[in-house]
Amino acid sequence: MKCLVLMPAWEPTDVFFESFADSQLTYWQPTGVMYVAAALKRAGHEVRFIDGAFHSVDWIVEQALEFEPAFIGIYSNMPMWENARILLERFAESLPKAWLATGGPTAIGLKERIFKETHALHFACTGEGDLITPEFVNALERGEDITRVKGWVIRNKDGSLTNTGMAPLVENLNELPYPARELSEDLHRYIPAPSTYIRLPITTMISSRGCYNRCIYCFHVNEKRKIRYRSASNMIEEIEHCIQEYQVREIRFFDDNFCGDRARVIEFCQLMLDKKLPVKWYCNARVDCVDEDMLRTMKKAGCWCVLFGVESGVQKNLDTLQKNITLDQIRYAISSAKKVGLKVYTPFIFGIPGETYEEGLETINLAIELDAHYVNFHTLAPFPGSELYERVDQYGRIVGHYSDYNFEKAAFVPFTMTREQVQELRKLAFRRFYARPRYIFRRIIEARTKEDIRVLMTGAKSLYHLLFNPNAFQIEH
Ligand code: B12
Ligand code: SF4
Repeated sequence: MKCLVLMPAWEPTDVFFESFADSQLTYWQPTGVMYVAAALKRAGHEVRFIDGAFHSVDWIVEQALEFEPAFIGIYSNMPMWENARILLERFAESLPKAWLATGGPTAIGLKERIFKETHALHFACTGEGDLITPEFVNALERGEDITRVKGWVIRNKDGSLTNTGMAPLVENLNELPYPARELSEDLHRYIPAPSTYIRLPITTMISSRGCYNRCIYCFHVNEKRKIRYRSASNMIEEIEHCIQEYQVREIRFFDDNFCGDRARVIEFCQLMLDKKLPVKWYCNARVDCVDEDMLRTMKKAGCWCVLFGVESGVQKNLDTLQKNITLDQIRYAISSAKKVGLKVYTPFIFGIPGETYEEGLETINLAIELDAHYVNFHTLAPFPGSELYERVDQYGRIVGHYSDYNFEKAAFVPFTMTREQVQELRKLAFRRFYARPRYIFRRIIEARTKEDIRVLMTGAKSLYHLLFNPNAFQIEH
């Protein structure tokens, strides 16, 4: 069957100009949806993949008219849903015979509720799509009973909905085909935000799925949340493939927690060193599963930066989030990473249930004390499917629409603060952290490469905006 798989644009304007790549908006190759494209291809379907980040809706519809797919599958996370919905409705008008489906966090979080959002949708995939999308499309093609394929919500002819049950997990990640990079835009078009990479071309990889923790705000692709790891050798094979086929020079691992299995990390690093693979890499890790030796080995094997989700400088608020980490673990992980020469990125969150404005100030103090190379200050987002969303009355209130469910718009407001106070903390935090003469001086003397200079210039522009634009961080009501 002809299948069109799509990533919608990230902005309501529907087109991302290349100059945007120089802004804080980020371009990364979208891994999850490319896994789905690869699975459909392996099952023998004719697949096209379009990344809406680079094209207008009109262009995408024209391409679809020319290709005439029988099945169109669109990725969506919450803030992107509006763009996905527009695409679905345009396809319903112009290709009335095509089956229209969506997958990704919006479908997984909302399940049946997503069908209230648009008349155009036929099917929603409610879990990992690698196994169940080909199975579903095969059944559609052969006119078989699609309700026996688990992990889907189906709109029946009479408008009623059938939920086929919980999607099975992919137990063995090593058996999956690599994401269908060969169907993607030219890799050189993907230019992430400054300071999130050091070399191009860069691609994304997922080496494990799931997380052993249960933070109340975290949305999970699989409800069972079982953690599964790819083997070190399987990861190396994909890296070698990326070097050979796409001349990749850097990998961004987007695992929830790359370091969950210490032995695997060490084996992976050893293989990277033995094979002398010429790529740099960056990963996410929980602070409770790293140690200095492990970080040193990672650094030797090409890792240049680690993201540690610190979230708050107040233990009570870390506990409310059910983060299961301590301030001591945070201090140890970050100082160890810095000691072995890794760069460190620490995101923080404001607007935690029960958090007061004064406690927000303590978080800013911790950010300054830790003094990571890069920080970000987010607002807590209420993603459907998370404990925070499903029991929001216990924690605070939701304001704004789905497009506000991101890390900037304070769509969740705790009982203990106003929305304006949450935003005020963000503004103050950015200003206090980045305007420190010590920080600026260190960044200038540490600048070595052309890319470092580019990051510095963009940072200077952002700092100017932060300090002198009175509308910075203002939320549109
Ligand atoms: C990588 C990543 C990014 C990258 C994007 C890179 C890229 N282009 O892929 C960056 C850093 C840029 C990013 C940005 C943001 N992200 Co993000 N990101 C992730 C992360 C860490 C990994 C994604 C991934 O690859 N997962 C692994 C794959 C296997 O899962 P998957 O992508 O969901 O795909 C599977 C299924 O969903 C399904 N599927 C997916 N697409 C389709 C399509 C069809 C047709 C079908 C049938 C099935 C299907 O099958 C796939 C394979 O099994 C996830 C966390 C996570 N663990 O998923 C958050 C996550 C997706 N991000 C999230 C958010 C909120 C954001 C931001 C809004 C943050 C912000 N700045 O405010 C922005 C989005 C910007 C925007 N306007 O859209 C949330 C989404 C929550 C939600 N319910 O919507 C997540 C879940 C993090 C979290 N736990 O809170 N993100
Ligand atoms: S540690 Fe990270 S990935 Fe795991 S549940 Fe918490 S926020 Fe989600």
